[in-house]
Amino acid sequence: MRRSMAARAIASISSRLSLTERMASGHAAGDWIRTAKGRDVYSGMTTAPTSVAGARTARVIDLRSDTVTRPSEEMLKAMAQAEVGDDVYGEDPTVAALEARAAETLGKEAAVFVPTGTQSNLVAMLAHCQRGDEYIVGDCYHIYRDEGGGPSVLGGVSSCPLPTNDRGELSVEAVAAAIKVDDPHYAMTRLICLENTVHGHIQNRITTHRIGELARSHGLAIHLDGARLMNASIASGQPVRELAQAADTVSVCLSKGLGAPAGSVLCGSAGLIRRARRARKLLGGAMRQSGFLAACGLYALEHNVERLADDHRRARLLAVNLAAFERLTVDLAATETNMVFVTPLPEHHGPLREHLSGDAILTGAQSPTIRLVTHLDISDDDIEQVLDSFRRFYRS
Ligand code: TLP
Repeated sequence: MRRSMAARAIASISSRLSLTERMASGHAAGDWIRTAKGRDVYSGMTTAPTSVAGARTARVIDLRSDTVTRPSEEMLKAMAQAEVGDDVYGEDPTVAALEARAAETLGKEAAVFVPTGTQSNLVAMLAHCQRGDEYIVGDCYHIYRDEGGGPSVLGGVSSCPLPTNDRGELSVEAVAAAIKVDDPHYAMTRLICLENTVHGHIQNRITTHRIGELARSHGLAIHLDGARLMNASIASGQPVRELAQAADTVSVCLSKGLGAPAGSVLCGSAGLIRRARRARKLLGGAMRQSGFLAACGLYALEHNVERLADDHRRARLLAVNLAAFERLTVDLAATETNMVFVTPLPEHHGPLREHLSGDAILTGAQSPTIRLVTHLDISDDDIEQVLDSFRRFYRS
């Protein structure tokens, strides 16, 4: 019975959207956000632009984000074979296995499986902070800019956003100066939120370590949004548990470069994860037979981490080749992992995206700088096709 339901779920997940269906979708509403380098980036990157209509090639090359991947046949098989139970009763062995594996990988005592990266960050905030507390955060970090102000809205936790450098890093001195003294006028500084990678940038390990020391000396905690921490680890050669060492809690997304259809894991001490689990229930994120999703996460941790190096190589290939175009500015230094940032001349921005869409190549609607993201559904051939499309645009 369980298996046949899984098979049906899998059939529906694996059914690929046809190009016609994609063409029918319109722009999503979204926000313009300012990135670490002061670029304006559109965060509503959920649907394909209407101008895919008239596409000249059959397959869509989706560079909007690494969130767009579909589970592979092997991942779907792992899902179909998953042993499941009711996770709210703590009876799902696959969820338990994923949580144990994630905790071990990140070098933490415990972990909790949650549906999204946003919820992972939010349950961490609620585990660390009480109403009236405050967290220090980079002003371009996802948790502050792109999560609906969740900690304030739902936790009564205020934010103290600080500017970052052009690699998305906070300065230790600025963080130190932002920690408030215990005075009834002020919110209580409780937490420092870090992110890695930030818009594709690997964060400096020494800075992170120093912020960790600073936090400890003031009795503060650190939460790390490591949505793409595996990318940072693979690109830098630093073990992921070392990258997570300074953090009391770390969130890792399974549904970005790792290719699972959904899910994140929050790792930390047993006590903090117990509190996060309570917050997850409160937010409606405790799921039942979520072992089917956890199986994808386990598969992703097993098979899709080392291969991130391919995404990084392809991003580099794309960046270096695009940098040769005279009328396109490419921030080569920004491509440390799987993201490429290109700025066309203002008058080319719309026509370029439209031309790419005509070739079934999707880019985010960011302006003036466009983000191109490589992931496991992008091949070497795709990169060649993208370059060819750019060439045809700039030749005409
Ligand atoms: N980021 C998405 C968009 O929301 C911008 C993307 O396409 O990059 N932390 C970081 C650093 C993220 O980039 C994201 C998603 C999240 C958390 C939230 O993850 P989800 O979408 O699973 O809630």
